[in-house]
Amino acid sequence: MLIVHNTLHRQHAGRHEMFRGRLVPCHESPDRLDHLLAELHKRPVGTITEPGPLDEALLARIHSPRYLQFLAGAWDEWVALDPANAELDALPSVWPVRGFRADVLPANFAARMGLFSFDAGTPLTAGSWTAARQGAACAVAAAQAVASGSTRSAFALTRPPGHHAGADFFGGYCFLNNAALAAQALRDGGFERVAVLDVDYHHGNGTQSIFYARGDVLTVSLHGDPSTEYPFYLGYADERGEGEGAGCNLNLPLPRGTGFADWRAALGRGLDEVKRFGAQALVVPLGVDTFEGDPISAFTLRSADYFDIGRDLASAGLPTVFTFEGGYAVAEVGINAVNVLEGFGS
Ligand code: OKP
Ligand code: ZN
Repeated sequence: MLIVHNTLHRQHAGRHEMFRGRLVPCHESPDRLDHLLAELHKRPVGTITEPGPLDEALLARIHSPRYLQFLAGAWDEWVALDPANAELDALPSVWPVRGFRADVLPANFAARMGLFSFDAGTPLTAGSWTAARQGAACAVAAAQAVASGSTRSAFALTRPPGHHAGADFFGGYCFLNNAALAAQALRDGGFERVAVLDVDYHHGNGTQSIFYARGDVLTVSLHGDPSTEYPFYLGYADERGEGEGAGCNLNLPLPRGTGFADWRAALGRGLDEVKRFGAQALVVPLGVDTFEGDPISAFTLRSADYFDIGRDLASAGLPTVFTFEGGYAVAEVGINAVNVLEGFGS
């Protein structure tokens, strides 16, 4: 397995996220990746490499030009409002909901923050753009290595995560959709049909929305039932895709408290769908926030279960790219993620 290392992720270090009326320390922190890297050094499951520069044309196939332009300049705009802002995170506070104009681009910075986001849990910091781009470059490099045939599987150390980011919005700690970029890179690299099988605790709303009307990329997500779990407004079982993409999205929502036996049965259903679709390559947005000790999630998987997840994923027999998504029980993040990779094999 090829491991694509993210050296710049540390530049994205949010201070606070909005939680129940107060600003609380961010769960999504740089030390998550430190633990993962440390575990990868302890238990080498593959060769570690660094990505080349990000493919701008590929980035523009997944994200809209006005969104990318906004992200590129957002920090400077934020500091230009008030030099004191350099010591603060930028968070949105106003959003266009039903009936508002999403077609006009407001001059006001706060208005654009809201236009291009869906929550107040995703701070934008001085280095967020740099880090997000580097994470995306890791995902693309991993996919291109798999597409070229130089490796059968690859793991990208993507941080910030990506599966909540849509074509033109950030949220859920995500700015650029690393998994969607990997899937597109696999498509461009010659795989006609690509499947994304998202095993993070949270619904992969961004990836679903990006590919919802496409018939060449299947999106499957196993997650906490959105009726009670973030991101709440998408991820229900009746969302099956539209137009060319009709039948090419499968959501497997599971109740709070779900344990490994039921979770694994749902994974089996997801893998059956991947097979039925005739996928030639697989992207796995790998979140380990399904762990029993996760502070913001409510499934009860144990560390040993992650080996079986890796084995089950390997049974698909497909060239596979893993991106790294959630997992906030920081001390166990490395153990659980590397257990998946070890169970998967090479
Ligand atoms: C990102 B990933 C607390 C509510 C939850 C967002 C969770 C994002 C999870 N304010 N906040 O899928 O692990
Ligand atoms: Zn998650």
